[in-house]
Amino acid sequence: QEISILLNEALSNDELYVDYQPKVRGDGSIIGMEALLRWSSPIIGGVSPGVFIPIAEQSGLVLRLTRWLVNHVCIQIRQWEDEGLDIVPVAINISGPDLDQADFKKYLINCVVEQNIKPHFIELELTESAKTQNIPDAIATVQYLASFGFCITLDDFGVGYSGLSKLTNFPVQRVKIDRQFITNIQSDAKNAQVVEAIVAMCKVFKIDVLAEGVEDLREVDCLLEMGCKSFQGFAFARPMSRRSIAKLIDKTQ
Ligand code: G
Ligand code: G
Ligand code: NA
Ligand code: MN
Repeated sequence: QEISILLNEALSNDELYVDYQPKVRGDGSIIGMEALLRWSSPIIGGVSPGVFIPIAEQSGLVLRLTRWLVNHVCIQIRQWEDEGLDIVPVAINISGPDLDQADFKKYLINCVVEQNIKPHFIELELTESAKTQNIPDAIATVQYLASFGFCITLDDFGVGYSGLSKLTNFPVQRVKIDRQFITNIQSDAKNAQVVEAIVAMCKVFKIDVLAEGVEDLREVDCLLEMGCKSFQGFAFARPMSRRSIAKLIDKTQ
């Protein structure tokens, strides 16, 4: 509750910032990045989004956090384009309650139009188990956003079983296999089977599949053998500042 009050103030007091984690191919070349919200409170110090996002989802504050992030990322992409950098899609995590808002799509579209950004440079990561109030409405919203040109990704794939989890409902371009299945994949036969099944399913639907939480290059070898070609995780790069990630997409370097 105290966190909720402090977080509310954080929005107006400039305490939020964004780190970016690369998404890569097996050779380390960058294909995208995920924007990750960070909160540095002058009173309680750094707080992990793993702690404050669930609280914000309960209090409804997440709606304002997501909008802050969408606007912030669009401004950032415009700045990078103006600096001549090679833009890759930037992923934003969308919460269930965001999709329940009737004017969410309008807000998103206004932001990309205002900054003159191609919508395919914004990737929307939807958690497979996202708790939305009205699943058919949420699916309609996502379909509309996909038709406008946003990239749609299902995050934490393999752990959810809500209505959002049906790939056939959705114009999904990418699935992120949840990190719990990636850990020790080279020695855990059950995890390996789950990942092989997800990769096979994505092949049928012609969906790009990315393994998240890859911490070890042995996991990468194993995943490549299974046909998974995209990765995100500490084995390649940790979340980093906007300045550090800008160096990675600077074609002059
Ligand atoms: O960066 P870190 O591992 O601490 O993030 C923890 C969790 O918080 C992750 O599941 C991540 O997806 C989530 N997260 C990070 N930034 C955002 C955000 O802006 N919005 C939402 N909804 N979740 C986020
Ligand atoms: O899917 P989600 O949005 O939860 O994933 C993003 C979060 O995962 C980020 O906050 C990031 O800090 C965390 N993360 C990224 N790579 C790794 C990794 O290799 N191992 C672990 N444990 N966490 C990671
Ligand atoms: Na995510
Ligand atoms: Mn995830």
